[in-house]
This record gives sequence, structure tokens and C-alpha cells, in this order.
Amino acid sequence: MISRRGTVATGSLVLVSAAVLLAPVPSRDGDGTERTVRIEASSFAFEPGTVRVNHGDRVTIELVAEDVVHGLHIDGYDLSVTADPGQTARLSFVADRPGAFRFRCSVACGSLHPFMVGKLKVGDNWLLWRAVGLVFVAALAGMVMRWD
Ligand SMILES: [Cu+2]
Repeated sequence: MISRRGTVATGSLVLVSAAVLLAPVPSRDGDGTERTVRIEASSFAFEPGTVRVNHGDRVTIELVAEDVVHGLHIDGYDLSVTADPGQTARLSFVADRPGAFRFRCSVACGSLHPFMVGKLKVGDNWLLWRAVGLVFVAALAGMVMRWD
């Protein structure tokens, strides 16, 4: 049997969950934070292999070719940059498309060149915070259930 207190608690939790889910989304074409990411390319890997930025960021990628000529092409954004050995090449763009994009070496640099890939993750901040909020609500719900 569900107690009256339990019903009230469950009702409040539903309301809190709804609030978390429906909270207004902050404007996304706002500030455009400047972000510089240094990626070191050597045969046959990018370091770091995964780059995370926020939707709307103004991103500058500094591609450093450690050994031979390497390139970096971002699928989905269709952007490329090539760096000579020991040199740094820069590529600037606005991360205006959210999602996960593969980037790969665009210069045939050796036998394992086709496997020289990395990932660019363009995320929405609010999605993360919303998820955090839901986890918090779930934890609260678990505690309330135990009290009953
Ligand atoms: Cu290559």
C-alpha cells in the first residue's frame, strides 16, 4: 500500500523532474568562447585523439607535425589543414554543428595512415547539466522510496 506521504513525495519528484527537463535552454549563439586546441600529429596518431568543445565555441586547432607532413580533415565540417614537419599549422572555425565528428589525417604519411583518426565532439553544455540534474533527482527518489 502506498502511504499518503509517499504519494506526496512522488508527486513532488515528478514536478522536480519536469522542472529539470523543461528548464529554459540558454541561448546558444551567445558568447562564442575562444578555444585553442593543440593537436600533435605523429605517425600514426593524433594526441589528443578526442577533442571536446562546446557548441558555438570559436575553435582554433594548432596542428603540430612531429615527424613527417600530416594533415587534419574534419568530416562533417569539411575543413582541412596541413602541417609541415616540425611546424604548426592553424585552423580556425566556429563549432556551429553539434555532434561527434571524425577527423583524419589528409596526407598519405605511411602504412598506417588510414588508421590515423580522431574525434571532435561538439557538445551542448545544457544537455550535460540536464543529465546531471536527472541523476540527482533519481538519487533523491531512491532516498524517498527507502523512507517509506
Ligand atoms: Cu597520414
